Amino acid sequence: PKPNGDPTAMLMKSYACQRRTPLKHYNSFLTEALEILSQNAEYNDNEGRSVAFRRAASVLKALPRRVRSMQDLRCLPCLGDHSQRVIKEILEDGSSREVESTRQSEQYQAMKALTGIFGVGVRTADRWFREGLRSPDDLIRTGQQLNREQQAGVQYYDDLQKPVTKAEADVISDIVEKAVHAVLPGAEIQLMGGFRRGKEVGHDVDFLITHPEEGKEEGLMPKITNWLKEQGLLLYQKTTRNSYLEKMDGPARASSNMDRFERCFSIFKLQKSHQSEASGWRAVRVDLVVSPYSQFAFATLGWTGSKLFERELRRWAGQEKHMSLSSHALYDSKQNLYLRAKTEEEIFAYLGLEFIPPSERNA
Ligand code: 8DG
Ligand code: MN
Ligand code: MN
Repeated sequence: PKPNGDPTAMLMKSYACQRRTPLKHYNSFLTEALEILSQNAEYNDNEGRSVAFRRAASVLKALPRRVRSMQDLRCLPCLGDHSQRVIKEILEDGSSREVESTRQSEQYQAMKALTGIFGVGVRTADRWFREGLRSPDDLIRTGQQLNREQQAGVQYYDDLQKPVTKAEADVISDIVEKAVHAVLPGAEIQLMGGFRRGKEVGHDVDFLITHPEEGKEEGLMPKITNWLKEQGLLLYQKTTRNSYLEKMDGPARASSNMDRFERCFSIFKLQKSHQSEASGWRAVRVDLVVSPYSQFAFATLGWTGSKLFERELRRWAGQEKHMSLSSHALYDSKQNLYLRAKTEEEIFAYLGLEFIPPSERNA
């Protein structure tokens, strides 16, 4: 049934994981504005408000046409009063005063610059902002205490600000494949994150690694990073061991956003293809994750994103299905058991959701 008998109106489901959200859509002029307010709320430690703006933006991304009047928003979920006010102003005046003043504000710009440093979160950036610091240069100038990660973040700041292209991601894929196969033949490597969703650029490149024989993947990461180091391909790396134990981390913590796989946050030294370029290489952020084969489908789903899509999947599982979803497992609280899955399709089916392919998870 179409709402209000309008043949052009569509039924918009309220969870992002129930909808298809393509990468390219018709309403960037609105979503970009709402996402600035979302980002600003995050900088101000207001998670509820941040998610509300992000959900509103996401609904507009799923629309099959450009919004031209407030009439077009009838029957749409997730659009709160505040979001509607902002949209109305943009439709009528071409821009929103709140969005523009946020965009220009010293706090927004400083927080963007500071959290843009690899290894710097909102809390640290906020502390620095209150101490009068505004940029990576200010950190160097005032001799701030930085951890190893942040030092690398400041050192390679300019390179890491530049978007990573799909072509660069493909070169890095070949390198990672070579490294992994050199230390563990038969291992499988999959490109994750934004590039798996079809993005043409990203802020990093994400990989998931597994081996069909469960157990073979244990302790794999240090072997990979050693190989890469020997080839002179790593500028920075920090490896964290796998700390997932089903008995302890299962149902209780499964809906937490951080997972417990063996992982490596790294910075690669990528040789540029054209030797004519001023410097012969650039720094690129790369995330490597190792998953046991039995958790691979969950890890794949969890590391494909988008972040809002992931968040909505977990909310759907908990609120609508009494299940608990993580990048490791799906736990059914009613039946008191873990649901095994070999593919993403099976996980969507357990959750009672239509399968959404990665290219339409750009919520
Ligand atoms: P981008 O890099 O192009 O900017 O976008 P992205 O690829 O979608 O974002 P990302 O920050 O690289 O995250 C990729 C996915 O990884 C995202 O859906 C969330 C997932 N993920 C986890 N655990 C963790 C974690 O601990 N840290 C981060 N950063 N991402 C995680 O499942
Ligand atoms: Mn990514
Ligand atoms: Mn990442």
